[in-house]
Amino acid sequence: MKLLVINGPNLGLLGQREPDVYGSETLADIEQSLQETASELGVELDTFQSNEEGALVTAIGDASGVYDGIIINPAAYTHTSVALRDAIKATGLPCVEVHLSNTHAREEFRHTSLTAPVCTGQIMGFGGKGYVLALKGIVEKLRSDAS
Ligand code: CA2
Repeated sequence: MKLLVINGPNLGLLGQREPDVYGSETLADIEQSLQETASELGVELDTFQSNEEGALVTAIGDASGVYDGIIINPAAYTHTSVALRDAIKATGLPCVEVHLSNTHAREEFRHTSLTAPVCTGQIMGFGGKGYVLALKGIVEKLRSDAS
């Protein structure tokens, strides 16, 4: 089983600013934890981060036929991108949306996700641990759907 973890704009800055909101872990720390969990679960995992909407759309489109599922934090594009929503829907792959912060406890413009309705599930508010929870959840679901 092969999974792709996609991170959107500015998530490369994690650990450097706003630790009160996003925690002190860097994206590399989160990706390291994910690789450890993937190896415990016996699955393969690739990671991708981009600040560019088009590059994210392409990564999602290219995932079909290569990966079994996607874990994505679309970051600010969560609230704005019809293109990302359409790309997720078009892959047909199960997709889990992750947010470090509880976006419902923040500014009103963060309360709407254009991407969540086309995802299998959403995890938010658990910091970097949310990615690990998403990985465990998607692997368990894919395995139970296959049996
Ligand atoms: O809580 C999340 O994971 C978000 O997806 C993070 C996005 C934000 O726009 C969403 O509303 C919620 C922001 C990612 C930017 O991350 C930074 C990290 C450190 C310093 C500055 C930005």
